[in-house]
Amino acid sequence: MPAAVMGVVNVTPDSFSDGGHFLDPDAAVAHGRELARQGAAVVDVGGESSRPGASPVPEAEELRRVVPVVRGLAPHVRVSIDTVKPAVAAAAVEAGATLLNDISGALGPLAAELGVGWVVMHMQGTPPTMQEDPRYDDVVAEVYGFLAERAAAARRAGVEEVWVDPGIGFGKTLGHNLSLLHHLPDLVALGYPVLVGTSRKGFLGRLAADPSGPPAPPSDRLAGSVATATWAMLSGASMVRVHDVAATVQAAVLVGEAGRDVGAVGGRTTGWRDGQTVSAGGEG
Ligand code: HH2
Repeated sequence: MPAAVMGVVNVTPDSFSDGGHFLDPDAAVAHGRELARQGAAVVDVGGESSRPGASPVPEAEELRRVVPVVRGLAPHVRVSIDTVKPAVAAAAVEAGATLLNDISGALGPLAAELGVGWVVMHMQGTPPTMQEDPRYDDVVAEVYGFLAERAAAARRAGVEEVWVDPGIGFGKTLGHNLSLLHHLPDLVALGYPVLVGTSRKGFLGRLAADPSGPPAPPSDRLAGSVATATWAMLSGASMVRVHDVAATVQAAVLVGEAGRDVGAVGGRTTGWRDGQTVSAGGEG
């Protein structure tokens, strides 16, 4: 089974790569539906940026941003709600969201109470200051240990669907991010489905640029985003969280197809046209 793709819809003025594009609810719903058409299995709706340095958004404002968008998308595609606020999570579930994407890693009991799936993500610190001086003795042991402990507690509390996410870029240096990606199979080995979000993140901008110059801007991070999503899928991740759904679905199909031996008489059996599975043509 190829990995699933989670498409991002940020209903915010200030998200680092798509801030201000989808503040209007109709534009946000249209974008989410387009991501679903491109092959996103889940659309992740967020109303508060978590980029380094971001300021918190008042609860009433976050509710105003996300609830109409969740309600508009839920009949068409599975919706996850990206929030750390219990009231926003509850309202989004009421509006049709079935997955709670929790960058704080603290809302497992709430997911149990609401009867929805839960993504537990690791973050060191909080967005306003998390990138100032991230430090670990052993980043892989600490991050994966945290996720194992929280995931097990959520299962015990009755959450049936628990996803674990290393939180790339959340209180982590370039080296920390690369170590976590290198050791993803250790996270997969815990036995929970793994979600990874590298899309357009700062470390890709630094890797793409001359080390002595400024990082490449988010608009120049597509290749790194798809490469790291592909790395994650090949390492056993079950879902990748991305802005560029069409390109990532192509990568997911390729990983799925190349990962099985179709034999000498085989040939491609599926394709990525418009996010649909199609038969291969004769182009080789
Ligand atoms: N990354 C972002 C937000 N939510 N959730 C999970 N589970 N994993 C991630 O890696 C993750 C996440 C940051 O990206 P984005 O939503 O595009 O930016 P912003 O926080 O500025 O809205």
